Amino acid sequence: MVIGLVSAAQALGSVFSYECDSAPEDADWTVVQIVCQPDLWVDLCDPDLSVHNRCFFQHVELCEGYPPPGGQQATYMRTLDEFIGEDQFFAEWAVETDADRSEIPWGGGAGLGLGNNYGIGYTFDIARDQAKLNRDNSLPIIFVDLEPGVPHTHRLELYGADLYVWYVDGEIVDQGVPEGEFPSFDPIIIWRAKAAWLPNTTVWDYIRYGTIAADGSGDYDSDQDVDSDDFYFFEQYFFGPDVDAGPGGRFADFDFDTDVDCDDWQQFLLAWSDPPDPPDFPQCVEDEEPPAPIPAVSQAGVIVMTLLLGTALGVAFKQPRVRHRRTLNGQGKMD
Ligand SMILES: [Ca+2]
Ligand SMILES: [Ca+2]
Ligand SMILES: [Ca+2]
Ligand SMILES: [Ca+2]
Repeated sequence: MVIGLVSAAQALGSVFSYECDSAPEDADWTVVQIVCQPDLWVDLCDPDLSVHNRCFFQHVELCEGYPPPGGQQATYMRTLDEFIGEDQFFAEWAVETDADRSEIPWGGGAGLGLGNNYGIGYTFDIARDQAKLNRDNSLPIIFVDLEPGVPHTHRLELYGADLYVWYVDGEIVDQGVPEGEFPSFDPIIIWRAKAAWLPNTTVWDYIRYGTIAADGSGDYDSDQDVDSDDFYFFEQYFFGPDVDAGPGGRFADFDFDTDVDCDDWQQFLLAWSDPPDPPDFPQCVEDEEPPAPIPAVSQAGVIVMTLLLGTALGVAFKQPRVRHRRTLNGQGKMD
């Protein structure tokens, strides 16, 4: 399922989210190039996890009859036209690949780029243990080491002509002054997996982009409401007390203490604008009890029962859900 949170026709203030639970061409991506029939499929990201999260897999090898470095690849794109002029823009993607870093100079491994034909671009090449950012061949190329064997979350934030920031697993790894505003002038986002010399498999968990949500707003997709679409992301960034939820989770951190916890859930409930009711969120059920009204005699027994039940549920659900927090080099890893 694609979460097309708002229609593509809507202008600023929206997010496009591909959760990788269907093939890209079924999720509004344009197929740019499929070379030599690579294996492409959707499956559980990690069968060992209880979380039913799906990923898009790309397994690529060398092409029979074609000399390297021109192996299999599958490439997809979308226009970013609806975000032209957006001066608080982000793209975030979670991906794991086993590609050797020797593939990177040849365009192999996982790749994702944002750019236009007027010289502004952000091209990321990603291997098992290294990622590279090339903004322009005349500028320094940035390399970052990655912990192999786990997915990593990359996030690019663009603030007009003033600032770009590249995060890996919530930590800033590069930032500076852009060559110009982006998205601008026929902007696109494009991504792929490719085998230049060696076979490799890339696993995409999601690719999201759009307007950066206002901090503490609860409104992930910046469409001026707080509804089930926003809840989907609130839940993803809920890591509990004293865990920095990272730049993508700032929208859900109502009390600005970097975490997304049950205090923030209370504020999310107050911000909820989609009738009739917000979804259940068992992690915070203890905190959800409304102030007790003064009971009429005939209702007292019912209310006592409700409170007891609430307490029991609170105990039963108090354990936070198991989550894998993706971290750079595994530091601060939390299961
Ligand atoms: Ca996914
Ligand atoms: Ca919203
Ligand atoms: Ca807190
Ligand atoms: Ca917080």
